[in-house]
Amino acid sequence: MYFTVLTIFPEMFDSFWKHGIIRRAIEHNQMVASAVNIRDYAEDRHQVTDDRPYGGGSGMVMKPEPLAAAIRDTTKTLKTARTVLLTPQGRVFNQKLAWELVSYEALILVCGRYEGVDERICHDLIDDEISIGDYVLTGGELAAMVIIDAVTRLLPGALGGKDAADKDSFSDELLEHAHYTRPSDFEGREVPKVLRSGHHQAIETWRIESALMRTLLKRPDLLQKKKLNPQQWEIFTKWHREIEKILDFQKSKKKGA
Ligand code: 4FV
Repeated sequence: MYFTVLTIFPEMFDSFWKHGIIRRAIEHNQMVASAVNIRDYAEDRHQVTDDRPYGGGSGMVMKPEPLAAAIRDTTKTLKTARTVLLTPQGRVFNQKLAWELVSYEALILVCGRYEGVDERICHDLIDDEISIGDYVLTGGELAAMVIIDAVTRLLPGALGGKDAADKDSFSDELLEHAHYTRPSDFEGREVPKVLRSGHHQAIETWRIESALMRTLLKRPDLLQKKKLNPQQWEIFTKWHREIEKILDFQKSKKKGA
């Protein structure tokens, strides 16, 4: 997969390409990544890429000409690329969108700065607008890194284990189960026995219950929009029965009081 970032601060990515899963994916040719300086497409000798907003007001706007030239030059080599503008106006990024983006052969990620980019760029040269969240950044670069990171780990083999990403948080729209490693006793806190039992079926059930309970407690909204599979349904109805019994007992206690 090809990732090309268009930015006025390409050096921000120097370190990003050199660490962890991203570095390994580049070394294993699972991805080709580059950061291109939009300034290189500014024709004036000061390589200006921003100007004052029409209609007045504070801040500056990214000029259309250097951006258009940079996008056109990049799409000349990456003909099948999807050109994405990082902006608070965009679809909010999530794991589902990460799976959608990994299906493309190439992504061109356009990073705005200042108040944003000239709107005419969005009309003619941008295929998709994506936001990493409802807050305002100083630039799109961090958003581009977030997307490259989340998409790279979905590349086949990028996580080492062939299907590691299938077990992700949100892979089935639930939070992940709790994780433990050695020592089995840390400051008096024991690792759950079942995880040390070697009993794979029991471990699998424990992990499903852990994921369901964590999602119920931390992100119940996720359970409002997800269809439970039969095993998850069984676990929920078991909990529901337990809770009913407790409530009945509490009610009887109240009456008895
Ligand atoms: C942003 C976001 C974001 C807006 C103006 C850059 C800034 C500045 N990008 N998700 N949230 N971008 O805040 O993607 O140009």
